[in-house]
Amino acid sequence: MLEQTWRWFGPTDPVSLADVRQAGATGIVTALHQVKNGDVWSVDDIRTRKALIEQAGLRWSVVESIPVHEGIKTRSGDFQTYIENYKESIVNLAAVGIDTVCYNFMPVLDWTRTDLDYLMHDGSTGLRFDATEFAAFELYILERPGADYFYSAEQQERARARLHSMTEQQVKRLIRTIIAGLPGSEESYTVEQFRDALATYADIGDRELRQNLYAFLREIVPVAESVGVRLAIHPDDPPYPILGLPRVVSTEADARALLAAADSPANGLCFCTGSYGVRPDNDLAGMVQRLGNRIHFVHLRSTERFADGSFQEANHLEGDVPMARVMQALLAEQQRRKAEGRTDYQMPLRPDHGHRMLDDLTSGKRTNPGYTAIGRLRGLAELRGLMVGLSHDR
Ligand code: DNO
Repeated sequence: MLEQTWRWFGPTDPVSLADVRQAGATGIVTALHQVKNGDVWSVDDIRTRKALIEQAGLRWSVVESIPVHEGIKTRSGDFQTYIENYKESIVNLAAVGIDTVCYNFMPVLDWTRTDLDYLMHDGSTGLRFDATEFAAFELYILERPGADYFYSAEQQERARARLHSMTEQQVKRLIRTIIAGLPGSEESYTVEQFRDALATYADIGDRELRQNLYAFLREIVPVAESVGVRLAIHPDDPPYPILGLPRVVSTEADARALLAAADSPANGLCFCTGSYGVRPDNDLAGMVQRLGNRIHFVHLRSTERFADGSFQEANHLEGDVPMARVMQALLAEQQRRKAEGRTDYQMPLRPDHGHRMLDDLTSGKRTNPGYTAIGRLRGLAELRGLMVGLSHDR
């Protein structure tokens, strides 16, 4: 059985550590969100957070994430200092016994959605990326130069019509949803700041971003390896270029190139089925079979894809992700690790996101988009059932 973990945003998270225990998770996935992006995570701060988690009878299994400063992604300004700080944070985590670190390399924006409260067929609400609304934002609100080359005349027309049908309040909400920062993404912008941030990538295309990522890996992977830390890169969400920005962790080929760029067991993947699964050309179960030995962390979530490029988050065992086949492949990988005598056979997984439902929907309680208690409780329960049912060692 894979280790069942739960993302917790720290002491201000409306879902407490005591709640997590009742959900049946044993591991916590968290970050020092209070530390400024680019600064070193001190041993003291890490130790204090770890003690808090352990007092609640849980273990700090994974760091998600140490954010990668924009300076490192663009390889400009003080990037060398930020890389040194990153190494120091890794060493400090290892000193306190934390050995798995998730991160991502998406330019400017972390994960992106257009609607955080989309009404699902069963009355719960969930997260959605609507291609037409996103085009409306990019073309007519942001007015990104060159954006019209990316959309057909028909898509532009649809986007214009959608924008006209929206109230002022809906437009404001759309802007906020896209650029004001979703939970865990450590950056947020105003429209002006956002335009400036995009401009910093004017000369950075696919090739340059890859080079910057691989250069970063060649610096941090040897450090991670020397202190026994496993790095796990989270894929792009959505897994294709948006806003004219390059995206380099979207496909199996991307993942392979990245693993080859620093060939060490410390250089691994966070396998996020919800992100990779938005592309029909990503064979999820096959990716686990082929790249499994370098998967250090697992996010399980499903999405439903639509013909126009939109997608929404489905219940964990529904939608387009073949969850049972993925789980089977993960369990087989775990068996392989045990047979090989590898110590990292726990393969922490977390139910990624969940719908807003029941009391989380009706009680007026504050919830973090995607990170409700009850939706994730349902997700974890379903995934656990699937795992027990398919498991060899139950
Ligand atoms: C969304 C998440 C992402 C992810 C980071 C990893 O819910 O999966 O925010 O945590 O991209 O660095």
